[in-house]
Formats: sequence, C-alpha cells, structure tokens
Amino acid sequence: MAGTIAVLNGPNLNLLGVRKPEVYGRDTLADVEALCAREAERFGLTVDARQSNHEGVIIDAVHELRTSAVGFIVNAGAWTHTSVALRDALETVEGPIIEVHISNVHAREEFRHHSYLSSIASGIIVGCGVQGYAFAVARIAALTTVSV
Ligand code: CA2
Repeated sequence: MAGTIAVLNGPNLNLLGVRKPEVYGRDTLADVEALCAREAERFGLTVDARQSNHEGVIIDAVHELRTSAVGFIVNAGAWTHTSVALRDALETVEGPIIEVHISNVHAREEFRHHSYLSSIASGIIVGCGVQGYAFAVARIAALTTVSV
C-alpha cells in the first residue's frame, strides 16, 4: 500500500551536523531526511519532511497532513518538554505517531525526562542517534502496510 509518512522536526534541528556533534552526531538534517526517504522506499512509501523553528508552522503541518499521512515521525526537540498545543494537534492525527529523540533524553537533564507527546505516541525511540528515524520508518511500515 502506497502512502506518505510525515517526518516533523522541531526547533534547532536545522543545526544537526553543524554544532554539538558530541550529542547529536555528524549527520545533517538533509542527511536525516534522505535516510528517511531511502528507508521509506524499501517499503513502497514516501516521506513529507518538514522542519521549523516556529511552533505554529509545525502545528499547521500537522493539520495539513493529519488525514493524508499514513503515520508521523516526530522529533519535536524542546517542544517535547513544553508544548500542550503540539500534543493537542498530534492527538487529531489518524495514523500512528513515533516519537524520536536522537540523544538519550533520560541520561540528560531532568527537564528532558518528561514528554507531553509520549502518552499519545504508538512508540518512542530515544538514544539511537539518527538511526532512530530509520527504525521509526520501519515501525510505521509494519503498523500500516497490508501484507498479502
Ligand atoms: O535528542 C533529541 O533528539 C532532542 O529532541 C533534541 C532537542 C532537545 O531539546 C531534546 O531534549 C532532545 C534539541 C535539538 C537541538 O538540535 C541541535 C542540533 C545541533 C546543534 C544544536 C542543537
């Protein structure tokens, strides 16, 4: 079954590969989006990847894609720990949501341990580096692809 996975990245993730490689690795956001597209292709799926530093822009993207995307991969960055508005938007989507964090948020500061999104996500992948996005694509494919 063909379909599009929404890949949403939140604030500062446009700096991937540019700063803090010791925390987030050396891959750029373009590399991550290409990884998702390659992985999705293996399952006959495509991706619609968006990144913004503006919360409303990502919420608008959720509204735009909420019924058309087969699933959502969401790395909301710092909004993970702050945003009821993003949670409310994501609660309206039809497909599964996989929450991804590149770093192991549970091994970091206390304020990163709580997520407003985890309880509405089908799955959570943390601390696997950017490979977590590929795992998330495979998981959405497993949850949404009909095998004959
Ligand atoms: O580990 C993750 O993926 C995070 O979602 C990344 C967020 C952080 O606020 C979350 O607690 C965990 C921060 C993204 C900032 O990305 C940067 C990338 C390169 C350089 C600076 C920031």
